[in-house]
Amino acid sequence: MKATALTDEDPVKLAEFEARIDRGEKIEPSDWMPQLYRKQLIRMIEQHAHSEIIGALPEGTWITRAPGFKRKLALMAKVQDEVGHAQLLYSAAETLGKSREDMIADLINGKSKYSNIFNYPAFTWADSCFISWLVDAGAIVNQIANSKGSYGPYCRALERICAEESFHLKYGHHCVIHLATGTKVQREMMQAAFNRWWAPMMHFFGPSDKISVHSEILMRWKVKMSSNDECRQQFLDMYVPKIWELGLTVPDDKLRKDPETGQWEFTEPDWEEFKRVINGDGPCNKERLAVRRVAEERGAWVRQALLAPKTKYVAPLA
Ligand code: BYC
Repeated sequence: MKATALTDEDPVKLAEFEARIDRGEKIEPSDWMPQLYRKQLIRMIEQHAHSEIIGALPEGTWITRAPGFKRKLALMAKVQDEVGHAQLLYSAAETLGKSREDMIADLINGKSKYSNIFNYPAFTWADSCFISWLVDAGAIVNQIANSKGSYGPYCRALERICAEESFHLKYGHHCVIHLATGTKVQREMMQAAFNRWWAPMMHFFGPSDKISVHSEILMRWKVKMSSNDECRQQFLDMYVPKIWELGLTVPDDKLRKDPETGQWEFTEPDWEEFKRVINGDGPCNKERLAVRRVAEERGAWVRQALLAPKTKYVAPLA
């Protein structure tokens, strides 16, 4: 799909569209919208959907090794929820004119991005606890803000996703508390997970506002309701005190809240590493896409059977 520049759009329609957004109205799939709005939404919702589906992988590998039946059940339900979120988001993106098949193809061939953080390995059970608590917490900060945005189908999907994520957050927090207040070995395992995941977590909210490419137009059109830096600050404000309360630390000596500005100060994240990871060169990118590729190939017969129920694939054997 070729997006026209804003100057190519009908100025009257563009002004009406922007006035609707300024009044806080929702834009629905059949409404007129600039090509760039459509293109940006497809990019962002599609990346979000891929993040949910790839995000199920690092935690998913811990289902069989979860400590105890209750944890196993809860984790299984959480992972299933994440895949369900991908379904909601693919449906929202489809309303804008890109087919699910094309989105999956672009994920598998490496054309579309997905969240940086899922390209890191979950070595231990504590890593999966970190994801359940804090990656979900970060996602909620971003998604609650954007659920008040301008595109109806995305907002409605986000509302439903946030409701489920709030259970994940409670589950993850409980898991982290358990380890942080457990034996010396458990506490060390949890701290090691924080040391590994903190840098990717800071990257998770996207590049700083100074270098963000899409924020300006997305905020003007109320697709993004908080900037990357605002989300990062909100996350630090809500969760750093909880982390410290548990006797855990994060690997950043500069992290502190300025009492005068109320803003958190921290070491500037390594944006070169971020760029490498989101462009395919992180520790697990190849493995993650290989797993999706195999799932796609192995699931082909299911899709074929659903689309053509009269073929021999679903004919009763007797
Ligand atoms: N990872 O101009 P910017 C979950 C890219 S899943 C990768 O600031 P934008 C969960 C960006 O795409 C929830 N790439 O971008 C699931 C752009 O590249 P392109 C995940 C990133 O869009 C399972 C370039 O950097 N949440 O929680 O204005 C288990 C410039 O950035 C990232 C979402 O997907 C990143 N972190 O803002 C557990 C939320 N950040 O496209 C948990 C939806 C930036 O020009 N997405 N890039 O090649 C968003 O809200 C926005 O897209 C972002 C970035 C805030 C992430």
